[in-house]
Amino acid sequence: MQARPTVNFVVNFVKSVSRNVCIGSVLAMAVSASAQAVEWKGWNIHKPDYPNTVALDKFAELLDERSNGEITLKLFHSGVLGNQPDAIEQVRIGGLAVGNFNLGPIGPIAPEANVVSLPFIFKDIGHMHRALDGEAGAQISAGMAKKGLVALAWYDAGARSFYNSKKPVTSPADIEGMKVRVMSNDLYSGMISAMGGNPSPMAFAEVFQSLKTGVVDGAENNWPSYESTGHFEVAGFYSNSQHLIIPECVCINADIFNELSAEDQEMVTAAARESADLQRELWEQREISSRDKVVAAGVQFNEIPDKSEFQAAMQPVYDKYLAANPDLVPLVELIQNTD
Ligand code: GTR
Repeated sequence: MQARPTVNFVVNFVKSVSRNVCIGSVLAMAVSASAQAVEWKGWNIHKPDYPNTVALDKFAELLDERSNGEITLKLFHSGVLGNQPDAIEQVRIGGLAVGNFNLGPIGPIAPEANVVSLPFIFKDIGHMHRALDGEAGAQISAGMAKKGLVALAWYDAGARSFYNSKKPVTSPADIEGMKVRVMSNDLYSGMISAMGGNPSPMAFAEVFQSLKTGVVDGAENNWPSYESTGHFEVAGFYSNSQHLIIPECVCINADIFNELSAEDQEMVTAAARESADLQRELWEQREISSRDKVVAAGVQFNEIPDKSEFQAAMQPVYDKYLAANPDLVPLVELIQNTD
């Protein structure tokens, strides 16, 4: 019965302090001790087996492990928390902590990030990586941070090409008169208009039904998204225009990030970058398997070996953009001049 006095002492102590204002500070200590553990909410548009999803799950696992459970990331996949432009806004204001975002819909918010949405600005994936890993990437990150989004790491999203339910696209003239879904960004609408098409900005989740019912004739995306969404079932012509190579970020709310200790900032960034290594590896495999899957399902695929006609058609998009954003001309040139 050795324990009794101690128990009684604790009970009496709690009874006495509960009648006393001191209880406030006792409880505060307890709460602040556990309040150090945080749970972040994260947004992701993709389905469970998509490379980004698997990599984000890895990010969450690393955070939990390396913070000894003090930082956990509860991820909401498959776009269940809403569309991408809204989610970007939520991460900016701190309603959500983390998101895997395509830089396309970030462009209208952070002008520096919009340069990656200029059609054909990157020659290929390697060029995009070199630009992002250098000074251009630093300027883009700084522009995003000013708008409340810290880019912890970059994910790949391959190259986007046109697909539709009507016919193979081999030249810009084939887009004439077509209704084409684009992500919400004036540059993409300008791109379709420059070829005589009718742009239709629309949330990712609405595209399948719109293609199926003929609300739009086509859209544009990479192989994995074309496949994972089932768009290939309702828009069976995929034409390898590769007009956009848009990177994606693992982004965190700037205030949340800035309030972390320097040590935690480093740990969180390293975990995001490790997840990016995994994402890029899985991405490479998925581009091939998605392509194989849709081609086996009967998709009619055509290469566009000479893209110069498409590139020339984009001149008005560049002219308009650079005239409206003269301060971004050096960044555009920096990317174009990156080897
Ligand atoms: C995907 C991208 C998504 C989303 C989507 C779209 O390739 O990973 O974040 O931007 O395209 O077209 O809306």
